[in-house]
Amino acid sequence: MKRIWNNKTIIKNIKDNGYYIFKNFFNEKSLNEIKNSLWETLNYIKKDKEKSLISKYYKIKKFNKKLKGNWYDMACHNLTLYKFLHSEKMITLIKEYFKTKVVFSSRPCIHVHDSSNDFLLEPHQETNMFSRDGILLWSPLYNTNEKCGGLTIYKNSHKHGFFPHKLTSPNGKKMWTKDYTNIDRSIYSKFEKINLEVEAGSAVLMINKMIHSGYPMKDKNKLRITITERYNPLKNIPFLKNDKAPPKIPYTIDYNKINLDN
Ligand SMILES: O=C(O)CCC(=O)C(=O)O
Ligand SMILES: [Fe+2]
Repeated sequence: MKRIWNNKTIIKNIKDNGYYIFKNFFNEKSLNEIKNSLWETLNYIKKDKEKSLISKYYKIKKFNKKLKGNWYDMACHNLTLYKFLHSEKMITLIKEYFKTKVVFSSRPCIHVHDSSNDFLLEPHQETNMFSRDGILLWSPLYNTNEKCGGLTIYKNSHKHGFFPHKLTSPNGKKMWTKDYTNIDRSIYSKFEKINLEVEAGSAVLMINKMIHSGYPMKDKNKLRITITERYNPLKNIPFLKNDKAPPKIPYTIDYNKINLDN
Protein backbone atom coordinates (compact mmCIF):
# COMPACT_ATOMS: atom_id res chain seq x y z
CA MET A 1 0.00 0.00 0.00
CA LYS A 2 1.18 3.49 -0.85
CA ARG A 3 1.57 6.01 1.90
CA ILE A 4 -0.42 9.22 1.76
CA TRP A 5 1.57 12.14 3.10
CA ASN A 6 -0.52 15.24 3.72
CA ASN A 7 0.94 17.62 6.30
CA LYS A 8 -2.33 19.50 6.81
CA THR A 9 -4.30 16.34 7.65
CA ILE A 10 -1.55 14.96 9.86
CA ILE A 11 -1.18 18.21 11.80
CA LYS A 12 -4.93 18.57 12.28
CA ASN A 13 -5.21 15.00 13.58
CA ILE A 14 -2.34 15.41 16.02
CA LYS A 15 -3.76 18.72 17.28
CA ASP A 16 -7.26 17.25 17.76
CA ASN A 17 -6.43 13.81 19.13
CA GLY A 18 -2.91 14.20 20.48
CA TYR A 19 -1.69 11.57 18.03
CA TYR A 20 -1.96 10.31 14.47
CA ILE A 21 -1.43 6.83 13.09
CA PHE A 22 0.54 7.29 9.87
CA LYS A 23 -0.26 4.19 7.78
CA ASN A 24 2.56 2.68 5.71
CA PHE A 25 5.10 5.19 6.91
CA PHE A 26 7.78 2.67 5.92
CA ASN A 27 7.35 0.60 2.77
CA GLU A 28 8.34 -3.06 2.65
CA LYS A 29 11.80 -2.28 1.25
CA SER A 30 12.62 0.31 3.94
CA LEU A 31 11.29 -1.96 6.68
CA ASN A 32 13.52 -4.78 5.45
CA GLU A 33 16.52 -2.46 5.27
CA ILE A 34 16.00 -1.52 8.93
CA LYS A 35 15.44 -5.12 10.03
CA ASN A 36 18.53 -6.26 8.12
CA SER A 37 20.73 -3.67 9.77
CA LEU A 38 19.54 -4.85 13.20
CA TRP A 39 20.07 -8.47 12.12
CA GLU A 40 23.61 -7.72 10.86
CA THR A 41 24.48 -6.16 14.21
CA LEU A 42 23.25 -9.24 16.09
CA ASN A 43 25.12 -11.48 13.66
CA TYR A 44 28.29 -9.52 14.38
CA ILE A 45 27.97 -10.51 18.05
CA LYS A 46 27.81 -14.19 17.14
CA LYS A 47 27.71 -15.48 13.58
CA ASP A 48 25.42 -18.32 12.61
CA LYS A 49 23.03 -19.31 9.82
CA GLU A 50 19.87 -18.06 11.56
CA LYS A 51 18.12 -15.71 9.13
CA SER A 52 15.15 -14.61 11.20
CA LEU A 53 15.70 -11.45 13.23
CA ILE A 54 13.37 -12.69 15.98
CA SER A 55 15.03 -16.09 16.41
CA LYS A 56 18.43 -14.45 16.19
CA TYR A 57 17.46 -12.05 18.97
CA TYR A 58 16.40 -14.87 21.31
CA LYS A 59 19.59 -16.80 20.49
CA ILE A 60 21.83 -13.84 21.32
CA LYS A 61 19.84 -13.18 24.50
CA LYS A 62 20.57 -16.76 25.55
CA PHE A 63 24.21 -16.51 24.45
CA ASN A 64 25.04 -13.32 26.36
CA LYS A 65 22.46 -11.01 27.94
CA LYS A 66 24.95 -8.17 28.35
CA LEU A 67 25.89 -8.20 24.65
CA LYS A 68 22.18 -8.32 23.77
CA GLY A 69 21.88 -5.12 25.83
CA ASN A 70 24.89 -3.62 24.04
CA TRP A 71 23.20 -4.38 20.70
CA TYR A 72 20.21 -2.42 21.95
CA ASP A 73 22.42 0.50 23.05
CA MET A 74 24.22 0.61 19.69
CA ALA A 75 20.94 0.71 17.76
CA CYS A 76 20.45 4.37 18.64
CA HIS A 77 23.66 5.16 16.72
CA ASN A 78 22.70 3.19 13.61
CA LEU A 79 22.63 5.57 10.64
CA THR A 80 20.24 3.39 8.65
CA LEU A 81 17.64 4.29 11.25
CA TYR A 82 18.57 7.97 11.10
CA LYS A 83 18.16 8.01 7.33
CA PHE A 84 14.47 7.19 7.72
CA LEU A 85 13.80 9.09 10.93
CA HIS A 86 15.45 12.28 9.67
CA SER A 87 14.08 12.46 6.14
CA GLU A 88 13.48 15.88 4.60
CA LYS A 89 9.72 15.25 4.59
CA MET A 90 9.66 14.35 8.28
CA ILE A 91 11.69 17.39 9.31
CA THR A 92 9.46 19.65 7.18
CA LEU A 93 6.36 18.21 8.88
CA ILE A 94 7.74 18.92 12.36
CA LYS A 95 8.79 22.45 11.33
CA GLU A 96 5.30 23.10 10.03
CA TYR A 97 3.65 21.66 13.13
CA PHE A 98 5.61 23.88 15.50
CA LYS A 99 5.98 26.83 13.10
CA THR A 100 9.73 26.79 13.61
CA LYS A 101 12.76 26.83 11.31
CA VAL A 102 14.87 24.55 13.52
CA VAL A 103 14.23 21.03 14.80
CA PHE A 104 16.43 18.97 17.14
CA SER A 105 16.72 15.23 17.55
CA SER A 106 16.32 14.57 21.22
CA ARG A 107 16.41 10.80 21.51
CA PRO A 108 16.38 8.34 18.62
CA CYS A 109 16.31 4.76 19.85
CA ILE A 110 14.69 1.38 19.52
CA HIS A 111 12.46 -0.36 22.03
CA VAL A 112 12.66 -4.10 22.29
CA HIS A 113 10.01 -6.04 24.17
CA ASP A 114 10.06 -9.80 24.31
CA SER A 115 7.85 -12.41 25.98
CA SER A 116 9.40 -11.72 29.39
CA ASN A 117 7.63 -8.30 29.37
CA ASP A 118 10.26 -7.03 31.80
CA PHE A 119 10.86 -3.59 30.25
CA LEU A 120 7.29 -2.30 29.98
CA LEU A 121 6.77 1.37 30.76
CA GLU A 122 4.10 2.66 33.15
CA PRO A 123 1.82 5.53 32.00
CA HIS A 124 3.81 8.72 31.36
CA GLN A 125 4.08 11.82 29.22
CA GLU A 126 7.31 12.43 27.28
CA THR A 127 9.64 14.45 29.46
CA ASN A 128 13.41 14.87 29.78
CA MET A 129 13.65 16.52 26.35
CA PHE A 130 15.42 19.70 25.18
CA SER A 131 12.11 21.48 24.63
CA ARG A 132 8.88 21.44 26.62
CA ASP A 133 6.82 20.31 23.65
CA GLY A 134 7.74 17.86 20.96
CA ILE A 135 6.59 14.98 18.85
CA LEU A 136 7.34 11.32 19.40
CA LEU A 137 7.59 9.01 16.41
CA TRP A 138 6.92 5.37 17.35
CA SER A 139 6.98 2.77 14.60
CA PRO A 140 6.84 -1.01 15.13
CA LEU A 141 8.77 -3.36 12.84
CA TYR A 142 6.20 -6.13 13.49
CA ASN A 143 2.42 -5.89 13.92
CA THR A 144 1.38 -4.84 17.40
CA ASN A 145 -1.81 -6.28 18.93
CA GLU A 146 -3.15 -8.18 21.95
CA LYS A 147 -0.83 -11.12 21.15
CA CYS A 148 2.39 -9.14 20.62
CA GLY A 149 1.70 -6.21 22.92
CA GLY A 150 1.93 -2.59 21.89
CA LEU A 151 1.33 1.04 22.75
CA THR A 152 -1.50 2.21 25.01
CA ILE A 153 -2.78 5.76 24.84
CA TYR A 154 -5.06 7.51 27.32
CA LYS A 155 -7.71 9.29 25.27
CA ASN A 156 -7.76 13.10 25.47
CA SER A 157 -5.07 13.13 28.17
CA HIS A 158 -3.17 15.74 26.11
CA LYS A 159 -5.77 18.42 26.87
CA HIS A 160 -4.79 19.14 30.47
CA GLY A 161 -1.16 20.23 30.35
CA PHE A 162 1.65 18.31 31.98
CA PHE A 163 1.04 16.16 35.06
CA PRO A 164 3.52 15.59 37.91
CA HIS A 165 5.85 12.63 37.33
CA LYS A 166 7.49 10.35 39.90
CA LEU A 167 10.02 7.53 39.91
CA THR A 168 8.15 5.05 42.12
CA SER A 169 5.83 2.50 40.58
CA PRO A 170 2.03 3.14 40.66
CA ASN A 171 1.36 -0.30 42.17
CA GLY A 172 4.26 -0.49 44.59
CA LYS A 173 6.01 -3.11 42.44
CA LYS A 174 9.76 -2.98 41.99
CA MET A 175 10.49 -1.22 38.68
CA TRP A 176 13.02 -2.44 36.13
CA THR A 177 14.67 0.97 35.98
CA LYS A 178 14.88 4.12 38.02
CA ASP A 179 15.32 6.20 34.85
CA TYR A 180 11.71 6.23 33.70
CA THR A 181 9.17 8.40 35.37
CA ASN A 182 5.44 7.74 35.56
CA ILE A 183 2.16 9.38 36.46
CA ASP A 184 0.01 8.50 39.45
CA ARG A 185 -2.88 6.10 38.86
CA SER A 186 -5.38 8.62 40.30
CA ILE A 187 -4.55 10.83 37.29
CA TYR A 188 -4.30 8.44 34.35
CA SER A 189 -7.28 6.27 35.42
CA LYS A 190 -9.59 9.20 34.59
CA PHE A 191 -8.90 8.71 30.89
CA GLU A 192 -10.13 5.97 28.60
CA LYS A 193 -7.37 3.47 27.98
CA ILE A 194 -6.90 2.41 24.36
CA ASN A 195 -4.51 -0.36 23.33
CA LEU A 196 -3.48 0.71 19.83
CA GLU A 197 -3.07 -2.00 17.22
CA VAL A 198 -0.47 -0.54 14.89
CA GLU A 199 0.77 -2.53 11.91
CA ALA A 200 4.38 -3.08 10.99
CA GLY A 201 5.77 -0.04 9.19
CA SER A 202 3.01 2.33 10.29
CA ALA A 203 4.06 5.11 12.65
CA VAL A 204 2.38 6.80 15.59
CA LEU A 205 3.12 10.52 15.79
CA MET A 206 2.23 11.77 19.25
CA ILE A 207 2.69 14.98 21.22
CA ASN A 208 4.63 14.96 24.49
CA LYS A 209 1.52 15.72 26.56
CA MET A 210 -0.27 12.51 25.59
CA ILE A 211 -0.23 9.94 28.41
CA HIS A 212 0.92 6.57 27.09
CA SER A 213 2.34 3.25 28.25
CA GLY A 214 3.19 -0.19 26.91
CA TYR A 215 0.85 -3.18 27.04
CA PRO A 216 2.24 -6.69 27.42
CA MET A 217 2.98 -9.49 24.97
CA LYS A 218 0.89 -12.60 25.57
CA ASP A 219 2.36 -15.01 23.01
CA LYS A 220 5.73 -16.64 23.54
CA ASN A 221 8.62 -16.09 21.16
CA LYS A 222 7.27 -13.01 19.45
CA LEU A 223 9.27 -9.80 19.44
CA ARG A 224 8.14 -6.18 19.56
CA ILE A 225 10.84 -3.95 18.09
CA THR A 226 9.86 -0.33 17.71
CA ILE A 227 11.95 2.47 16.31
CA THR A 228 11.44 5.86 17.88
CA GLU A 229 12.58 9.45 17.65
CA ARG A 230 11.69 12.51 19.64
CA TYR A 231 11.63 15.73 17.61
CA ASN A 232 12.12 18.96 19.55
CA PRO A 233 11.39 22.39 18.02
CA LEU A 234 13.40 25.52 18.75
CA LYS A 235 10.80 26.64 21.30
CA ASN A 236 10.75 26.62 25.08
CA ILE A 237 14.30 25.31 25.45
CA PRO A 238 15.57 26.27 28.95
CA PHE A 239 19.15 25.22 28.05
CA LEU A 240 19.33 28.06 25.49
CA LYS A 241 17.75 30.66 27.76
CA ASN A 242 19.21 30.00 31.19
CA ASP A 243 22.94 29.36 31.65
CA LYS A 244 22.24 27.22 34.75
CA ALA A 245 19.82 24.88 32.98
CA PRO A 246 20.90 21.33 32.06
CA PRO A 247 20.46 20.25 28.40
CA LYS A 248 17.38 18.10 29.07
CA ILE A 249 14.49 19.43 31.18
CA PRO A 250 14.36 17.50 34.49
CA TYR A 251 11.04 15.82 35.32
CA THR A 252 10.94 17.65 38.67
CA ILE A 253 10.28 21.01 36.99
CA ASP A 254 6.67 22.13 36.51
CA TYR A 255 6.48 21.95 32.72
CA ASN A 256 3.31 24.07 32.70
CA LYS A 257 5.33 27.01 34.00
CA ILE A 258 7.90 26.84 31.21
CA ASN A 259 7.05 29.75 28.98
CA LEU A 260 10.23 31.17 27.54
CA ASP A 261 9.36 32.45 24.12
CA ASN A 262 6.75 35.15 24.69
O1 LIG B 1 6.62 0.92 23.31
C1 LIG B 1 6.26 1.06 24.47
O2 LIG B 1 5.91 0.10 25.15
C2 LIG B 1 6.26 2.42 25.11
C3 LIG B 1 7.05 3.39 24.33
C4 LIG B 1 7.22 4.76 24.89
O3 LIG B 1 6.77 5.12 25.94
C5 LIG B 1 7.99 5.71 24.09
O4 LIG B 1 8.51 5.34 23.04
O5 LIG B 1 8.10 6.88 24.50
FE1 LIG C 1 7.14 7.32 26.18
